[in-house]
Amino acid sequence: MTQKTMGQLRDSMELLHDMPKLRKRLEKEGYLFFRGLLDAEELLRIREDMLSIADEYGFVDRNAPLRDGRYSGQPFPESRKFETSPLYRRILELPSFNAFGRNPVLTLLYTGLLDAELVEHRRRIGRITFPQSFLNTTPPHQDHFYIKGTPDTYTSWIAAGDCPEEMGGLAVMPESNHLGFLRHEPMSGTGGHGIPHEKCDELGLPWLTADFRVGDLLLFHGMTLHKALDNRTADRLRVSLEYRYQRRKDAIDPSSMEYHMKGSFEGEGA
Ligand SMILES: O=C(O)CCC(=O)C(=O)O
Repeated sequence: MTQKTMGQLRDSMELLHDMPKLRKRLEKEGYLFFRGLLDAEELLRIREDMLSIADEYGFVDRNAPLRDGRYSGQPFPESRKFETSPLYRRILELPSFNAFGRNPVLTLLYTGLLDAELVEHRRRIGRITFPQSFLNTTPPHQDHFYIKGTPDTYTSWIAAGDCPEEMGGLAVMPESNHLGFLRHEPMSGTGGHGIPHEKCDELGLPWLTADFRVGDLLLFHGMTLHKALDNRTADRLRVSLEYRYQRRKDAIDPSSMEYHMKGSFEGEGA
């Protein structure tokens, strides 16, 4: 397990009417957190759509309501990663999941924050994280490592359903956006790259998280260090969404305009 005591994310809801102050806080701290900003009903519909697909693949306990997202205990095939599974490929095609990236609240907020015409990346992510699967917990990283293009890309991380700390959630390191681009190393387990926890400790900055509730929005800059926390529950699936935005005039990597993991699914050419 990877987590120590965490600080709490600062809620910026009281600054929603004051764009210059919000921009200043984002530039200084590298993240903004808004408690209850987004449409909870719409997010719960996306959650149910995602869990219905997971249910078709046998991962949901049918003795509980679908919306509870209880894990059936069926192991995820060891040979397969969630991000290249047919289940994930199906989630990436869900109309409700894709449409949420263009909803008016996110669009208006980012247009104000970036003070420019926007591009919302097609590379959206709808993630289901299995309980107790700690080797798959997303390690600390800066999104710029994966997203490339302009570092001024912003990620929205959204829990689709309540996500108390023991279910995982996300933690950010405030002000790490001023540290420059850090060296990412291959990490065991996830198959991805990241920054080892000991190296993050040496940076001398805290980690902040929250007991996320459906409707909360956490957004952060492409250079802000962040990581997932372990899903320590016995049987709850963590369901989360990621949408990314940047200024239209800035550099963009072509992969941002394709669906995530394009070319990596069975039967797909690279
Ligand atoms: O939810 C996760 O496990 C990772 C999310 C993440 O790294 C991101 O939003 O960039």
